[in-house]
Amino acid sequence: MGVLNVTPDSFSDGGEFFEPAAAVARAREMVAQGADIIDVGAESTRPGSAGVVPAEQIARLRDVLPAVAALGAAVSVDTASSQVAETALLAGAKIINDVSAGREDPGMFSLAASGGAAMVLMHMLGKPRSMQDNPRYRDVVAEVRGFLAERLAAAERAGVRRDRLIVDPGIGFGKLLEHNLALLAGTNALAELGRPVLVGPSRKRFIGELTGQAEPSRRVGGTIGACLAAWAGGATIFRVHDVAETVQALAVAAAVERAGT
Ligand code: HH2
Repeated sequence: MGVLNVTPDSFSDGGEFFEPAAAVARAREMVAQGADIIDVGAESTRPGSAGVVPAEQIARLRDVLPAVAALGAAVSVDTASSQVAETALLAGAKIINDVSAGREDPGMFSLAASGGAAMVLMHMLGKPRSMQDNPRYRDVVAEVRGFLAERLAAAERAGVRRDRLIVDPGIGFGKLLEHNLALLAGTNALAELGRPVLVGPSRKRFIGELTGQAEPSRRVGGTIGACLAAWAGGATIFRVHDVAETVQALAVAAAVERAGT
């Protein structure tokens, strides 16, 4: 899953793909590099961010979504607003990536159900504005797993088919370094929920904390390390900015695994 941030302020690439032409060119490049899904977002959810109203998200996405949907990869829309998601589904998106897991907008599950969309349910502790203020867990893997099980059940109750749901531990969303590492190490516990596991460690702060690399765009090696660790635990969808490098790493890891079995 290649990340396409149509935003002026995302933490690692804000402003780079804000112009529709630049956004579509970037999506084309990521598809050529092997992305099966393009995740298009118009709202940064970086720690401390305030949120973007639906009308502004729609204005940012209007010219971009149909062109990206025509490229051949599945399109996912990164939003917690059902109004934005509905516009995206009409423009050809097939997946709703909701970092609130259906908690922010009560209309999200019914939209996914009626629109026949797949949906990513992600764990987040608190809200982006304050989520990094001293997050605490007793057993982070058990708590995130319990949350995702509860959201899977809530989505199903609202009519979303279970076979359309994807779970995500929400790396960096209300988590300290130790929490992110425990969740990557515990991917197998999340895979036991019986749904595909998506991870989004790409260029995130915990990689900087581990390696001393302050510049997000230079955290590609760390991103790949995190993806391979999650892959070993059963994750199958990797939300990354650096598609070519991640596809190459996964191809080699998968080939090695096949050679050994
Ligand atoms: N991470 C970000 C945004 N959306 N969605 C899912 N499912 N999982 C994630 O880990 C995830 C996500 C944050 O990364 P990015 O889009 O690069 O930054 P920003 O929120 O600043 O736009």
